[in-house]
Amino acid sequence: MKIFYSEEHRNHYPPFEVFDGGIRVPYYENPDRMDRILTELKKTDWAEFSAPEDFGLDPILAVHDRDYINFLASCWDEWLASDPEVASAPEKHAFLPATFALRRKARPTSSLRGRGGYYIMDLSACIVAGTYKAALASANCALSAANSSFSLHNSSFALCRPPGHHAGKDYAGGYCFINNAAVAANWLSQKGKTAILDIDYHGGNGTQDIFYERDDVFTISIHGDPDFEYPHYAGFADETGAGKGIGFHRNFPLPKDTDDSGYIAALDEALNDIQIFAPEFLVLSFGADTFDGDPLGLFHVTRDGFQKIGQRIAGLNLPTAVIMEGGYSNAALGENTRTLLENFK
Ligand code: OKP
Ligand code: ZN
Repeated sequence: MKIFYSEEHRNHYPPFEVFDGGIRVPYYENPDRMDRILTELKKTDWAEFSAPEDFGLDPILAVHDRDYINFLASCWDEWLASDPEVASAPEKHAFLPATFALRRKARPTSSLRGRGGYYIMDLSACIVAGTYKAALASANCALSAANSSFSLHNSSFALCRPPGHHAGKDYAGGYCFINNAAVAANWLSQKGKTAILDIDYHGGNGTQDIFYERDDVFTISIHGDPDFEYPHYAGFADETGAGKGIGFHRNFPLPKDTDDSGYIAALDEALNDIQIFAPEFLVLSFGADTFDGDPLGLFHVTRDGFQKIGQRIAGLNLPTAVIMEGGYSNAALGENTRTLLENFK
């Protein structure tokens, strides 16, 4: 299986994120996640690693607003220039706004803080010196996987970091800056009917928003119920699309403590919907944070569960671009990812 991976992510490693209550914790979405996956995949005889191709900004701007991408591109340099304390020890700092725009009548203002609070939705999408280039490389991994799945008509894996599914057309959030899966699916949708299945533990709000009014890309997310879980404001069962996109989005909010059997029951329903839509390509947003004991999740999916989940999705027999999203139980992340992927090789 072709696997697209770039080392560029290492320069995106914010020194902290902020949890509820204002507590600073080490950044959960860390480079070690990639090392765990790489180590495990390199042991196999089927993983074929390639560097991503550079697709340029056009396929990214087909999904994201230009002003938002410009914000990502210049944010760190502006932050560095704005504060001598940041400049004196940049490695201890990250850009994070402390004021957030409710999008009711808000507009991005010219100050960095005003743009920050407009374009960032929470305290986990920290921007540092390497963030923008890492996000571009991550999107290029997803595009390379899409391109490979299209031209070879088989499945591929984009080992993306930073992840993407919380990023909307003009906002970052939940460790996500550019929506890799959305960029890949939008690119694929020009080649044939495309569906996105999001099996990260957290609802794919960014992906949902981006395709909400479209009928040519069917999006489905299975996740912890936003009634108790991040991203809190989207991912409810009654959100099914708008305009001509009505009926082309589906959410499966699941309760705390969902185990393999509860998860697979929802997955089977989702797969049935995908079969009815009958896409030519599938983009799979894969997060391993449904795993039992994940520090950011409350499900109990086991390694055997990931095998069954992968088997069922691969059973659709569609060229699938698997896009890495979350998963924070680093010690198990490599095995869980390999276990899921083995079904697609
Ligand atoms: C990203 B992905 C914790 C706050 C939540 C953000 C979680 C982002 C998950 N109290 N932090 O979907 O794996
Ligand atoms: Zn997640």
